[in-house]
Amino acid sequence: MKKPSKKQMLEKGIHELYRENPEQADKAIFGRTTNPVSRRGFLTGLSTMGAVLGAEVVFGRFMPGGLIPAAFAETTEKFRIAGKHAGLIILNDRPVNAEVPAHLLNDLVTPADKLFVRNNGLPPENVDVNNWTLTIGGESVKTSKTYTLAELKKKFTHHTYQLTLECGGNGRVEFDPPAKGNQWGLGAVGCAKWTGVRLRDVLKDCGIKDDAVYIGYHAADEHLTRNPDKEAISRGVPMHKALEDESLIAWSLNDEEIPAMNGHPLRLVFGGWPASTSGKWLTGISIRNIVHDGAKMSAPAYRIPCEPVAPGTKVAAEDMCIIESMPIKSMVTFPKSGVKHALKDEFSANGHAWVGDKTVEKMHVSIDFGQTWQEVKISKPVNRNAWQHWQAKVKFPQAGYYELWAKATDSDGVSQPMILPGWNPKGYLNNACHRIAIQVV
Ligand SMILES: Nc1nc2c(c(=O)[nH]1)N[C@H]1C(S)=C(S)[C@@H](COP(=O)(O)O)O[C@H]1N2
Ligand SMILES: [Mo]
Repeated sequence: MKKPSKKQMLEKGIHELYRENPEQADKAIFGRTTNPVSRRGFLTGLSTMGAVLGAEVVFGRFMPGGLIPAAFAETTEKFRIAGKHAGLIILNDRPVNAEVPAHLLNDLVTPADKLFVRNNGLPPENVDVNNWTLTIGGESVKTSKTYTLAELKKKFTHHTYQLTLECGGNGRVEFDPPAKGNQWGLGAVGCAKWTGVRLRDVLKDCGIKDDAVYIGYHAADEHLTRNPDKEAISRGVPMHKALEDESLIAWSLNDEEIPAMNGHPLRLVFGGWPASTSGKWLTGISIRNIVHDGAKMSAPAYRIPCEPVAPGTKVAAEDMCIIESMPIKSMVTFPKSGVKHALKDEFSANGHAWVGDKTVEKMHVSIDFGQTWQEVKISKPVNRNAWQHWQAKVKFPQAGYYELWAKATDSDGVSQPMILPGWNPKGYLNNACHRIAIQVV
């Protein structure tokens, strides 16, 4: 087998690396060969590992070369991200990516420990909140300014909104032919309460030139290769989205500090748009006179074919369009799939529904594989770009195996497809109906 390059190794997960070549993996991750220990690289590796495990690796210096930490080696489920619920499903450890099983997303407001994690690079360590700054620049800013966190909090009015964040790749696992990338199931979505200042207020304080078309963010996380000239990700939104009331520069999630993995101490939040636009560990914003051209802005990243294509089609870069407002979607968060239910009892189910910049108008459920649909109650959103909640009461005709299917319809009358929607090369925007299994006895 050909030895992977250091760069290739750094861009893979720990399991894959150790499977392929444990010695090389050890070198890449811990910066050491078996002996002697390369002190500096080794210690950086260990502190990263500690942050991910949620505990210091106390006797780390004695750990033999070529060994994968048992917390990772046994089963990915056992490794736990600091501050996150033990039930999260870890999809990758480098970068850290974790989703939330549907039944753990039942809260109306997603708690911090149940908000998914999607990292493209290596999060900053030893964040110094007191010296954290945000610089507004770019071709289309009138006066470039730098604010400390304290200045942001003092100078601008605070706003709080509940905002739905969903990764553009949520649901990717179902696409066929499969798409590369994190194989997200359903749980790369959440709707927490965010507090901060309006992006608009800060941009206006600097002045926006007439030729402004886009904003792009810059952040403190490092590229997987640790190459300082490369950004892990630097995306953005067009001016009209940047200037909306609900577009925030936030420092707080559910009235607490933002968890380390979700962007502490400062991040952008654009509800209803691919969460990749919501830059974490925010240090800069460029007001651009072109569509922002930062890392992961160009095709195929976060783009879909401008016109639908047959599954498996190769699509040229110029025929790929940037994903903006997210499509209509819903999920069943109670009960958990596989539930046993007594025929004589009333069956209750509930969940959430959401749709980018629109609202959810109607919600339906089916227990006969979509032959008939029953309309159920759906709440109004607490604010724009917040998910809504539905509740269903269902009667089953007899004992047996059933599936509950849930389908939302938006304010334009668009509803979710029952099976996979348009195939696209990177597996984005799967908004097929969610279904759970029920055994009625
Ligand atoms: N700086 C930075 N911001 C980022 C990312 C990242 O890797 N680095 N990932 C993006 C992507 S692809 C998603 S889906 C969301 C995930 O936000 P969360 O991890 O807080 O759930 O953050 C976005 N913002
Ligand atoms: Mo994402």
